Amino acid sequence: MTLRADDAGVTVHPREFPTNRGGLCQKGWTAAELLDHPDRLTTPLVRDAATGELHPASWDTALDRVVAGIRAVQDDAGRDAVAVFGGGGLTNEKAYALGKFARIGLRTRHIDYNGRFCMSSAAAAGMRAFGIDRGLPFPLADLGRADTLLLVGANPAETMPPLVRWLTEQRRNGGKLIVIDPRVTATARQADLHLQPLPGTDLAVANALLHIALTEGWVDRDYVADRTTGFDAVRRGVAAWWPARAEQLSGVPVADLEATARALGTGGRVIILTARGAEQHAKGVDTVTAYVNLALALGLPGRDGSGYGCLTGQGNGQGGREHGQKADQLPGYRRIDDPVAREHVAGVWGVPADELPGPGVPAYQLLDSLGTPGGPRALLVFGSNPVVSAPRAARIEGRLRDLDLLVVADLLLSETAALADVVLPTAQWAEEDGTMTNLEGRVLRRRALRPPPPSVRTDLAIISDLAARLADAESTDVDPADANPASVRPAAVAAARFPADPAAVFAELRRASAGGAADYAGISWDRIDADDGVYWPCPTEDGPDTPRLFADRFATADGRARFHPVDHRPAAEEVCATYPLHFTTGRVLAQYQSGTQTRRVAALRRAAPEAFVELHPDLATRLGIDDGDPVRVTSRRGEFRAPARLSAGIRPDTVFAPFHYAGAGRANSVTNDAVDPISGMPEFKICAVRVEKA
Ligand SMILES: Nc1nc2c(c(=O)[nH]1)N[C@H]1C(S)=C(S)[C@@H](COP(=O)(O)OP(=O)(O)OC[C@H]3O[C@@H](n4cnc5c(=O)[nH]c(N)nc54)[C@H](O)[C@@H]3O)O[C@H]1N2
Ligand SMILES: Nc1nc2c(c(=O)[nH]1)N[C@H]1C(S)=C(S)[C@@H](COP(=O)(O)OP(=O)(O)OC[C@H]3O[C@@H](n4cnc5c(=O)[nH]c(N)nc54)[C@H](O)[C@@H]3O)O[C@H]1N2
Ligand SMILES: [Mo]
Repeated sequence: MTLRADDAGVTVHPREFPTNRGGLCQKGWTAAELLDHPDRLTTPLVRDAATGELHPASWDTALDRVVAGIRAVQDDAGRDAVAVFGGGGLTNEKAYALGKFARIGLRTRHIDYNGRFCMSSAAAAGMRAFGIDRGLPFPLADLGRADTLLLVGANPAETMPPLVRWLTEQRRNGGKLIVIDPRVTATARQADLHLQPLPGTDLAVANALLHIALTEGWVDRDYVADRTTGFDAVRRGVAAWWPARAEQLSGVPVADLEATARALGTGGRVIILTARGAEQHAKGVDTVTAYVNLALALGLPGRDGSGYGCLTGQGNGQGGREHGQKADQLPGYRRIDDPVAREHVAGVWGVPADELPGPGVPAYQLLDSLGTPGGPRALLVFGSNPVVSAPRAARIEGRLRDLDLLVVADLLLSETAALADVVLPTAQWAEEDGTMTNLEGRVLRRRALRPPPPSVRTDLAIISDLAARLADAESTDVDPADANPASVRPAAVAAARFPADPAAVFAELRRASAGGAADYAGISWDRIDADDGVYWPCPTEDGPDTPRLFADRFATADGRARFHPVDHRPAAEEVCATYPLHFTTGRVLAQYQSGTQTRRVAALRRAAPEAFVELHPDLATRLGIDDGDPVRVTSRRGEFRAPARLSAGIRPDTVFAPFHYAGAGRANSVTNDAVDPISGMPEFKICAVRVEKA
């Protein structure tokens, strides 16, 4: 998109760009409305101990309170008693600065981010199969050329409208679209074939598809022999997944499984994509792995116009997972427990490697430990609203209330910010420069169009200010008057180490990422402008970038992709007499995430004003519920209420609700906090509930 500042303020105009071809979704069109929204935070807020209320305060007062709180907690309980929670909407520069601030500003191991709720299962599966995690290892435009495109648990018609034109183009070219979703979504309606499985059975479906491909002789034996390892164990495992068994479990007819396998196995250019429907499960990594196994057996990854990919979610969902806001990660997609990586990054940061903390814990585990014995007692949040978006949200809300210090940087008073001791107002997208990396691994510019309002600071400025004040607070034993006048104050050193200028941060990020998997060393802002974005890895300024991965080798030590045998297992919580229905969650077109922003835009509020519970008319009749009736959805963890929306497009054994709403309509009051053992991804997409008329 392009932004224009004119007399009327900032307006959003779509721009012809290779990724979206000038298309923009409704939330993009309306985003400028928040820049001057009356709810926008324009001054820091500090909670008054006497009244318990948030009051406007100066930046000095607010930052002093934050620093004093951090010092008190760390003096008493150690450095790890302070934690940081980031977001996949932050620019690369901010994600990088936040990770660095946690490790060498606060010197805590506890940092993680909302991408753990979003990208982590596909990322882990990609890492273990391909040795690298880039959402799409090929340009998005390849979708338009695919003969067969399989979408597993993805609803891009509502969640990624600019992508829909590639689907349209694909079908115009005679391609076949197959969608796997328990609901007839706007995307499924466009499909040639829609498989409607029970939530949580995608793994079994994938194993059955591979079973059929083996039986029919569609497996690419040369590719398997030349480019992969580990197929035998997978072959033995899927032998037990004959189609009738998968039908019994998932409800997908054998004929549809066979038609799908045929389209994939004989299709020419074939692309398999997963999204949150398949991934947000306590077996999300294994489920994605099952689709990767299928793709590898058919010889797709690295073949022109074919492959496996994951539809990355948030604005900077890809870049946000590369630069160190993940608990186990250093910039450039390096591992924090890798001694070579530690040396390199510590060198760029100017600290000894042994001063870097070790890995922390994944997001849900971190949130669930807040304020508990041995857990962090202070939390700094940048770019997330876990009171609405975390699973089992009432419990997490309680944990946040138990903290000694909660600091939230946001542009609006989100439900999480409303619980904070200190709220710091931040700039919005149109008010700061930076870069984002899209689902293709393509690094893009985001340009400042106007300065932030006078008493609003950018996240980078906040991090810089906090680092300087913390450094000063640490050296209080030295009276500045006694210090050698020629020596530099610790605050100045810290401020220089944490520049607020995004260009300076990006220059450092390039050096820190050099030699890592996500290598940005050769990417300059000028080159991004000149080339309409640059695909990582891009190690040198005059060398090529990498629109396509895997053409010759995978990013593993021996260059081969790895098969991993995976088997179906039940959801963490199964239905029973008390909670007889499957509950799943997701998104609607007009709302974004926890809704902090979109619930405040008039046109979006009109389009999707409140939560709803989608259920099949037959189920509704059985429960005595009419369309529009208020219903209560109850699980072992809590309940929420919303009007019923009857739809013949959902399985009669499954109910659905969007998670964008707070208060009584908060779907996450009932979701399960079981997590994937490898990725830490919560099971947002299935739990057991009871539904009644309220
Ligand atoms: N309008 C809008 N767009 C968004 C966002 C938003 O909040 N609003 N958020 C962005 C972000 S961060 C993300 S991560 C993406 C997410 O993008 P998507 O993954 O497309 O979104 P979801 O609606 O979470 O899930 C997709 C589908 O999974 C289905 N599903 C549920 N359970 C299962 C299951 O067990 N198996 C299968 N196969 N399908 C299942 C749901 O019915 C739903 O239609 O969207 C991005 N775009
Ligand atoms: N039941 C259920 N729950 C889910 C999901 C689901 O499918 N079902 N999906 C999960 C997924 S995929 C995701 S990504 C999460 C998302 O959920 P959250 O992590 O809560 O993400 P957002 O709602 O985008 O929250 C972003 C917050 O940061 C603020 N913000 C925006 N930009 C900036 C910035 O630049 N700086 C700062 N400091 N603040 C900013 C916004 O105003 C908002 O309050 O929800 C997860 N929760
Ligand atoms: Mo997400």
